Amino acid sequence: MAELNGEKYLADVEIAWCPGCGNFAIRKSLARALAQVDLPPHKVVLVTGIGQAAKIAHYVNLNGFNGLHGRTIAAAAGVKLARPDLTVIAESGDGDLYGEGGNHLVHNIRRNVDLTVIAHDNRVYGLTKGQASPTAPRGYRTRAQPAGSPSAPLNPLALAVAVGAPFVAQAFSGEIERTADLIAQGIRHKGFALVNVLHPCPSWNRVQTFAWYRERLVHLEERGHDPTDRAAAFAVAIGSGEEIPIGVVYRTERPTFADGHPVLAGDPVGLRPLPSPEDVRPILEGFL
Ligand SMILES: Cc1ncc(C[n+]2csc(CCOP(=O)(O)OP(=O)(O)O)c2C)c(N)n1
Ligand code: SF4
Repeated sequence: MAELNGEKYLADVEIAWCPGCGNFAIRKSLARALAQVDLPPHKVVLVTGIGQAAKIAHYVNLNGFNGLHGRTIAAAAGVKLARPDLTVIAESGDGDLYGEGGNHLVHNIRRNVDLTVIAHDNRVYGLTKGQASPTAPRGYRTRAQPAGSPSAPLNPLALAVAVGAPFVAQAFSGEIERTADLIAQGIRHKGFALVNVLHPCPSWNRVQTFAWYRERLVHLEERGHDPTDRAAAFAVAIGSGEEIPIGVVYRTERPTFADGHPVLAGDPVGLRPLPSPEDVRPILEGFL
């Protein structure tokens, strides 16, 4: 049972998340997903950014890299291209991945770098005391936006389908098994996989609570949704505004960035011997 729960992936350390935070459940789901795919911890790199969610790199027994705020996917892409033999997961908050990191999200989807991106979507900037994040609804009131956020929310599912992500899913952190299964599917999928995990932030988001989500969730597999149909995926991603879809929204196959790239063919770049100054001198001289 311990094996299936993925306990070997969980670090026995003090955790600085607030009691009742959805981050705890996502951590459990990640461990179960890694157990499902049966990945040795030393073959996985978890790249995170800055924020409450990003602290997860400190709470698991995996290789970890804590990057700059908003640069999570860029750092993860670098790791994956240098070490394609490793499983690379980029995980962070919605502010980190969709706000500061929006540019890297769009272009790494377009390039189709083989990554699994897990977004902890609590619709606020948790670490910096609850300002509206890019996924907060218009009119959402916070202490920093007392008159309500004036901006329309970003729809990460519709964005990912539009830009061509070959795997797009949404999960709810209150459903640990289902979230683990969706993360495992994302890891197994070759190419860019986005798993947007909705998670309540009891400290700062008093609107989208566990109960609020539970009243609105619909499970796509029970609706007969065909995730290979892109038009249907768009319809699900755009949604009615009343229901919140959970499950695989879109799934397709397309070549990854590394496929057919001449420099990346052969041994992993990160394992090749470093060139000596003599090797690079003729190249440098060509530019002088
Ligand atoms: C470039 C930059 N801008 C702003 C900050 C300050 N900052 C640190 S964490 C954070 C918000 C994190 O929010 P989110 O990514 O949604 O994660 P959460 O804390 O909600 O898990 C901000 C704005 C920073 N560290 N770097
Ligand atoms: S501030 Fe919100 S997201 Fe951050 S640990 Fe606390 S409850 Fe979780």
